[in-house]
Amino acid sequence: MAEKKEILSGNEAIARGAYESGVTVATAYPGTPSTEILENIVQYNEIYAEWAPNEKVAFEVACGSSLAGARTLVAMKQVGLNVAADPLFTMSYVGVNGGLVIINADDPDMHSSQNEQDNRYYAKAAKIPMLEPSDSQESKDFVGLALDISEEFDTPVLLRVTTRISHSSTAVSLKERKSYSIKKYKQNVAKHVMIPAHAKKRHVFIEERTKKLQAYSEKTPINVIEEGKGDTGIITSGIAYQYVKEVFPDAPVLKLAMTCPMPVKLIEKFSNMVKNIYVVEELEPYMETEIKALGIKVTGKEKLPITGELNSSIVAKSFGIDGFKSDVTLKEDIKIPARPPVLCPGCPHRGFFYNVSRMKLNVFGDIGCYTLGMLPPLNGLHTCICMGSGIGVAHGMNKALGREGTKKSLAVIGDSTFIHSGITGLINIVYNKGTSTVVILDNSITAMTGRQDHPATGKTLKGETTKKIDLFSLCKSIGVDDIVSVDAFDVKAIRNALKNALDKEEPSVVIVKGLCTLIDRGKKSFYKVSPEKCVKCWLCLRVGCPAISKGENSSCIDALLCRDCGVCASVCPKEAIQRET
Ligand SMILES: Cc1ncc(C[n+]2csc(CCOP(=O)(O)OP(=O)(O)O)c2C)c(N)n1
Repeated sequence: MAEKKEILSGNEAIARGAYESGVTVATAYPGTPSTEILENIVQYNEIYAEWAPNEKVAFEVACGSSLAGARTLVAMKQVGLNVAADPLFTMSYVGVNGGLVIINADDPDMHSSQNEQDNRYYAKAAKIPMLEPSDSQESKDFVGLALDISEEFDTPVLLRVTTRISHSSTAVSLKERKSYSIKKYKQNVAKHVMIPAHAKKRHVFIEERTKKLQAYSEKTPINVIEEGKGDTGIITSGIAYQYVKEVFPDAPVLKLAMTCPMPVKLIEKFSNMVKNIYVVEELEPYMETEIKALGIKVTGKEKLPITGELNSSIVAKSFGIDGFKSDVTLKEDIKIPARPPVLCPGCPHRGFFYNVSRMKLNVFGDIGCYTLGMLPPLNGLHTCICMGSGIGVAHGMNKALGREGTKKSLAVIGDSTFIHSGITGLINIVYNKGTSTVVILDNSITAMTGRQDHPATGKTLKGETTKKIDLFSLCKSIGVDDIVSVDAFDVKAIRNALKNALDKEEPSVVIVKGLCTLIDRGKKSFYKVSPEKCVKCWLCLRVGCPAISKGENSSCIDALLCRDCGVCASVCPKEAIQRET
């Protein structure tokens, strides 16, 4: 039978890898660039797949499934692993029953992240093996390999991809699913209950395991010397391998795909074959530092940038390769106008931010589409650190400056983020007698990452109906007495709710409710400006809707873009904006 091949993105290939290699349970919390892994896994009926409320819970579910004996996959973006780091470090001690692969997607260049951390260090710090694919074929194959290594060495395995691997597509040969029966679960307190007495023994086990993994790393065919011409050799891994092959097609290359533990002897062998060595890797000098520690002289970050993504032109320029011309058109080669992100037309977050800018409030924010409320003309968000942080920041300001000093301050958070890591912050406010106001922008979806469901939407990853967490009752149950729910498109009601909440000497919550504009809200009509009524005060432009623009004699609304939300009409002092009936 002819081999079956498909063009798959790295994320699609990882999903396929999970299918082929007998994964039974897959779990994740969405986060670019890893989100599509679970969205693709869900098509395979053989795999049970779910969204967890956050990465820590996802990881713990994966721990349970692995200990039960099932092959298991858990996926997250790079900052997600910070959230899951607590179980990660101890699961390294516990080990596995069924194979456990952790897919970690780093985001060099921060296409959609708040920092550029290099998570390869997590593998080293947690003392678990790490694989780094350089295309979609390897992304698929390495899922199975990671599960094999996991079971052979009794360890979770980190499969580290980056945005360019996750979102680029290459040809992949497909195989049938291999079936793995679920291993038997046996109680084993010494291995599964990490009290210090047990953990001390397991730490010794881990050190032994690392030595065995080290020996494996020396022999595995995925760490390979590709012989070539000349006396300059290159050590590389992941996507950087592709750039190296483009810039130095004939050079000897040591391609590393298992980068924790590093294959020391293989590196020494390679260093004896060439005179000069370049290390080409994105972000931190992870491999470079390890290689230099072996006493081998290499050139890396002295030449290559430590920030952002690499590409073949950057690699060529860094090493002084004259006249290199990439086959790939790079974004810096095409002069396209910048298109900064904006809140969509009809976004339910707009009415809140319009009020914030009019009321001149300090807003301690969070991560989601609403982070875009910081942009002009709204300028309505003033801190953003990590998911859930806005609530803690508001409380910290409240305790530092007192009630008087924070009377015009509040925290804002989205519904998915509130479930992810906002609830505990709110409990803290109640417990420690804070007086902060928390605004939950409830658009009934995780919009930022592409509209995933979560525990307050009433739908599972598989699209099945499930119990829906009621945010109002939840806030009440943790001791917030002052809660109101307002319509996201009622600008006046939002203003009144904010004023009332900020006047209170107790914790308060305002839930601003309105479906995301990308969910079908049943657009029925659109708004139109009457030029004869428009006095050109341009107040409607201050709502920052992409559908409204400044015309010569009046503002104008693009009927195609208008999502029938009416926020512009409600800010117009002359009733010049009317709904088309
Ligand atoms: C720890 C962590 N996990 C995942 C993400 C990716 N991410 C960014 S915002 C967000 C949630 C946004 O949903 P919501 O809070 O409902 O706001 P919306 O975008 O719908 O306005 C996610 C999952 C992240 N930045 N950090």
